[in-house]
Amino acid sequence: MKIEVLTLFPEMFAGPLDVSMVARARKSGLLDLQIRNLRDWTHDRHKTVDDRPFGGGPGMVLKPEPIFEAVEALADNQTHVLMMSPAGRSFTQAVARELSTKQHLLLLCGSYEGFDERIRTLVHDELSIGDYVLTNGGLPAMVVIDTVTRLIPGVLGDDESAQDESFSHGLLEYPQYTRPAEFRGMKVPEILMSGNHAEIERWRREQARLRTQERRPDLLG
Ligand code: 4GY
Repeated sequence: MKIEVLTLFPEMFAGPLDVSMVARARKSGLLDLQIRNLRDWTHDRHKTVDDRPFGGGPGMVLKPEPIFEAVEALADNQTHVLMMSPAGRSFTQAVARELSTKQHLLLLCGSYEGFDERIRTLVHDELSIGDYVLTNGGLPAMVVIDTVTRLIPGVLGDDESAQDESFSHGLLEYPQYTRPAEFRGMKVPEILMSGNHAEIERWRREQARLRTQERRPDLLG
């Protein structure tokens, strides 16, 4: 899969995308990730990307010309163009699964007060990572890239993906333990040491259901 990001702050993307599973996916060639600087599609000496809003008001608006030129240069008819914005539809695991089937994603990151409205004509989907306002779309883009990357076939090892499949479907994760069997007086539940895999699975399902009921009843519908 190829993912391109169009941003005013390409420096932000070093770090999170150079470690762990995303780094592994890039090195193995399963993910081709390219960070593009929007200013590369300006033509004036000041590399202007924004301007004052018609009608007045605070802040600056991303002007259409550089974004149109960049998208026309970077996208073809296979490209799924995404805009990161609090006004988008909610980014969820289901959306990530859907995006992981695309061959080319282009993520537009805004800053300042937002995008000139005409930029939305370039976009297939507008996504929000949550109901809060960040300073720019870089962090949301990295959230999308990270989430989608682990769903690209071959990125997770067999063990990891099997675990992901099990019964976390729409539920919070069950409690996990590792050694030691007793730590500072806190014991690992006996059932997990029983070797009875059917009973362990039952217990885990029950725990996941209880925890979801307690913390996230909205997930149970
Ligand atoms: N929340 N989900 C988000 C965001 C920053 C001003 C438009 C979010 O996706 N993006 O807060 N983005 C704003 C900053 C311009 C983007």
